[in-house]
Amino acid sequence: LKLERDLRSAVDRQEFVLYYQPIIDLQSGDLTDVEVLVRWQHPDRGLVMPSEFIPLAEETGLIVEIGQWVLQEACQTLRDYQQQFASATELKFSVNLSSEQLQDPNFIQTVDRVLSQSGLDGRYLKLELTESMLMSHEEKHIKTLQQLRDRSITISLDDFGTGYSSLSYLYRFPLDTLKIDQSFVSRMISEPKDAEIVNTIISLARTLNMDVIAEGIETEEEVLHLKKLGCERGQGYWFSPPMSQEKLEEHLQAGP
Ligand code: G
Ligand code: G
Ligand code: MN
Ligand code: NA
Repeated sequence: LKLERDLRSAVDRQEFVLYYQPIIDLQSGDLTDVEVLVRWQHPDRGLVMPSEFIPLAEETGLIVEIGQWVLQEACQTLRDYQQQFASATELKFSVNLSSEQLQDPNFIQTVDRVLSQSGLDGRYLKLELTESMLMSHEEKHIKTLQQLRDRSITISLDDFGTGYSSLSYLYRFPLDTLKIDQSFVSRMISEPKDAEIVNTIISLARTLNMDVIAEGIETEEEVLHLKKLGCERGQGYWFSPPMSQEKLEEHLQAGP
């Protein structure tokens, strides 16, 4: 398989780059977090999106190495920004994880190494997991998430609403943020059922003492509706698509 061979050499040659999508406080319009999204800068194919290589990286186990690079690069970049931009001193970076990374017996060791090498305080790092990743090996995952919390790292549950979590299930894990899946947000205006799901997730977050981020916001109407429902924060093309490092730096330079 050529793609698999290419992916292996991409790890050795460090052909990955990070893109960054702003997460915005809907009331103040302030930038609070940035979601980190990896891309593969392929020598012939150009910029390859995660949907085209993350599944293969997961199947082959290469995601563990790629994920280590992503974590190291993200933490080092944020540490540099804290020293370079006044607007970055309280900013958090939110990094997506795959199941293979969370199950890697060396995961916490990797996290400790990355925090110590970058000098970043764990409270500026968020990790995004999905519900399905927590379905098996529950006790082990609770322990891992607790170890992350001990380092002040916070956890978001990504694509929320598309999996199988029950309220009692959520209660057992130390989680900080629910990210409302973009499918509900995009149908919310036209479909009352989806608006009700969004409303329910926001109430659930409040009950569980978690905060909430709406994903995939594309219109001002959606922003207004989400604010009315009490949603604190959001991200999506309405605010900004994922942007290059250069674009993010321009944004941080311009200030809040
Ligand atoms: O970046 P896009 O804009 O195409 O992201 C698609 C999906 O790819 C995200 O929802 C996320 O699940 C996954 N993804 C993006 N970056 C990373 C990463 O660094 N690690 C892992 N494991 N998944 C990622
Ligand atoms: O990690 P996760 O699966 O949530 O990744 C978010 C994905 O959604 C990325 O592929 C990102 O490029 C994409 N995305 C971000 N904002 C929007 C948006 O407003 N609309 C749509 N359709 N996709 C978005
Ligand atoms: Mn995500
Ligand atoms: Na998502």
